[in-house]
Amino acid sequence: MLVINLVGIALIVLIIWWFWLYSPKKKQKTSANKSNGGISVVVQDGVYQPSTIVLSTNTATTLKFTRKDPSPCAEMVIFPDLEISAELPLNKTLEIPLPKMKKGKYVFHCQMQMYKGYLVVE
Ligand SMILES: [Cu+2]
Repeated sequence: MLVINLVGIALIVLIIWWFWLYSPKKKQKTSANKSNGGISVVVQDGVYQPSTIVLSTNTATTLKFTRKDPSPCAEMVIFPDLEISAELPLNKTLEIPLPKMKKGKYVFHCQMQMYKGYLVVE
């Protein structure tokens, strides 16, 4: 019985550790969310930076895409769930307004889905 209790305590400690370890990473992702003028996303070297954007439910926001990647693959950005698609001009910033969204995970990607990012609404 004592062994089982110890295992239980160890598990609880592990879970607490898990959350302590993971919260700083979550904050890093969220930090992009805090500027009032919208969220900047850079398209460069085959990725969206940041690739995961954490948003609050029922808050409309604006994404500011700056495409630094000359690859034609990076030209389009598509939000299939939101029925939004936009052509990104090279080395310019394009603002894409996002509607208020329900809780969930929304993918966005380039035309061929090689560049991929997520909006996490919570
Ligand atoms: Cu592509």
